[in-house]
Amino acid sequence: MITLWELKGKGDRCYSLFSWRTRMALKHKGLEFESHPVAMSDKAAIAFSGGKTVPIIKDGEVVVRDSWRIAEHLEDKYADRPTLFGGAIGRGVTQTFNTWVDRALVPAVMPVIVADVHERVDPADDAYFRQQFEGFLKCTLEESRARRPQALERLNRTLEPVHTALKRQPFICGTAPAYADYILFSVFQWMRVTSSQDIFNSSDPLYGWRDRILDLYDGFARNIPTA
Ligand SMILES: N[C@@H](CCC(=O)N[C@@H](CS)C(=O)NCC(=O)O)C(=O)O
Repeated sequence: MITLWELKGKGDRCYSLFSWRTRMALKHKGLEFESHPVAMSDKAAIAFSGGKTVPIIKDGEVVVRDSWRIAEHLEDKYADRPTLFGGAIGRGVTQTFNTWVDRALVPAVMPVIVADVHERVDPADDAYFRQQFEGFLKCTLEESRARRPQALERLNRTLEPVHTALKRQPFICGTAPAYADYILFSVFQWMRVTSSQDIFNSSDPLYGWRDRILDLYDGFARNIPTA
C-alpha cells in the first residue's frame, strides 16, 4: 500500500492541485493508496520528507516528494503497468508541458479562484494561506476578487493553445489519456473543488475533455466533494 500526503481542506475537500496529478497517476497505474491529509501550515507533519510541500508518497520504505519526481518513480518502479509518459521522448515532452502548466497556467488561474480557495481551506490554515497568497499576488484576496474580469481574460488567452489542440485530438496525449492530461486536469480539478465559477461552456473542447477525464476510473475524480 502506498501512502499519499496531501492538503486537508474544509469538509474533507481534496483541494491540493499538485496532489491531483499524483492521485490520477496512481489510478492510471492501478495502484491502491491511502490518503493522509495534512494542514498546509503543519510543516511538522511532513518534516520526514525533507521538504515543505505535498504531494509526498511513501512506497514501501521509499519516500518521494514533488509531483514530477513521484510520477517518474511510479513510471520506473511499475514499468510493466500502463505507461504515464510513453517512452523517453514522451517523458521529456511531458516534463516541458509540466513546466508550462506550472509557470504559465497556474499563475493565470490563481488570481481567478484564490479568494474562493481561501474559503475552503482548513480553518487552521486561514491566516497562513492569506499571507502566502497575498504575497504571490501582491494584492489582498478581496482586491483579487474585484480584479477577476481582467484575470479571466488572461486565463482565456493562456488556454488558447490547449483549446486548439483538443479540437484535433481527444486527449493531450493523443488518443488516450496519460500523465500530461493529468497535469492539465489537476488545474481544473483545483478549480472544481474550490470554486463554483465554471469557466467553460459545454461546447468548449476543454469541457468535453474534462468530462472524459472525470469519467476515468469509475468517476474517481468526479465523485468527490466539490465547491
Ligand atoms: N513542485 C511541487 C509543488 C508542490 C506544491 O506547491 N504543493 C502545495 C500544495 S498543492 C503545497 O504543499 N504548499 C504548501 C505551502 O506552500 O506551504 C510539486 O510538483 O509537487
